[in-house]
Amino acid sequence: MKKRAHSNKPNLLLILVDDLRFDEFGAGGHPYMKTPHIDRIAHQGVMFDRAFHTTSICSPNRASILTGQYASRHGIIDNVARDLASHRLPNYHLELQRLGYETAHIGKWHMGNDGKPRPGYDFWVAYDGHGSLYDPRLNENGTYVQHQGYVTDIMNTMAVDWIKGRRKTSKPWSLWFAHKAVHPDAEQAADGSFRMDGYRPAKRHENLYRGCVFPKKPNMQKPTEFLKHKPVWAEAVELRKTEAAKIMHDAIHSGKQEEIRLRAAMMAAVDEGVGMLFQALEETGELDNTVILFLGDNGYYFGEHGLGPERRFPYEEGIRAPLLIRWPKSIKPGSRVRDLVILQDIAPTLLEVAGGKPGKHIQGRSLLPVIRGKRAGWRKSFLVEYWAENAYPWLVGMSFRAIRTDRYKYIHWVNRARNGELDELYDLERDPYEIINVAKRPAYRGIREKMTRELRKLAADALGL
Ligand SMILES: [Ca+2]
Repeated sequence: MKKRAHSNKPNLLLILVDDLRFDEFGAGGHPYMKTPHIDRIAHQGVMFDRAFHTTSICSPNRASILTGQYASRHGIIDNVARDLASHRLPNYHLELQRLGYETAHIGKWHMGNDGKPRPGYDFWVAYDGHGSLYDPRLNENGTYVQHQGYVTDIMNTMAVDWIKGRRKTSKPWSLWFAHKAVHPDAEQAADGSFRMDGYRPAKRHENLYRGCVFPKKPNMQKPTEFLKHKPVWAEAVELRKTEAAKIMHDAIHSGKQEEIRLRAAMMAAVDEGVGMLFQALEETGELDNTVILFLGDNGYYFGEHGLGPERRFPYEEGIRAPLLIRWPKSIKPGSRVRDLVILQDIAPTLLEVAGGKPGKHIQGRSLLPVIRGKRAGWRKSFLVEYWAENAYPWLVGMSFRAIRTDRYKYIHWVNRARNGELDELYDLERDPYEIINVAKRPAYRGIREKMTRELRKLAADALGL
């Protein structure tokens, strides 16, 4: 295969799976899901054990990954249709174009319900809002085209075709490849309110994993148990008893083994696509000259702390992110990084790899030092922020700011109690499942005060003044 004539810059392939939990792939520890191609990225690259979302819902976090900024700064604070704002993000692809890259977006955009091309991309395929799992209507470089078939398969083929088409160009390229899986079919109105349909795997995978069991974890508790330590949830637990809430939960088999199984079955087509991408990169001779990233956009609950699709809350299942990077030129196969990483770190990492210098507006930090084992001066804490929105009526008012360090997590419920009496503090070393709230224990008073001070500082810094 002929080498590119005048560029040694690596290609950048980012694969984003909607709503994927940190443990929802084989190498991530899923008890029965088989994802050999995704696992290959982990085995031949680096797996981040402690990567996190700082606002764990679709639109804000996608904007954070693309800008390297906190939601406080980029302003996409919820899933309300902020279409215009999402046309004007300081997206790292704009900078990649200036650095000589050919750029593409293929798949879910979901910042607003407008699927039209955004600035920063030479090639664009997306859909309005959440799109559909079958027979999607795609916006292809500004024109809507009706397709037949399963969305993951259609997207896999489009991504492979685009990569193969780059043989003709001497430019390095960047592809943001965002799946609709494992999100169920759903509709989100412009005001952010939400209607849920169901999970739909590819027809050939519908019966995959029948009878498989995801083991019960200690923090999959009933309200009578978790409310003792998380009293802030009392009102939400009552409001969730409505018929409308039940219809939404039933549509996705929330909290049942069937939900976990259907998501695993949907991942089979995603994994096949990763295999197709590996093959395309091998065929074009670009595999080892391509940085491959694999990640999700928010966490999810399988019944932990009584939660299900309420992915925005800051317990570990909500904020931990799957994050893998394969780049043989700079990353030792099978590496593990345990430092605290946030998804805002991706934009500056990729800009540095591309030969650029991340601008001052970027709040994340390049991951290259920690990948190389240089841990001095790395962050010791990070902020998690959430603004209550309309998606789930029983959660309205549940805004919070939280801070996580190596050992502790402190959650401040902004509007639920004037003096922080409903706040939560977890000692993750002694209580990794976040069952025992120690916020009011005298032995932890000093820790709580320290975490409160640090949280104030991080929240102010996130504004980026
Ligand atoms: Ca999502």
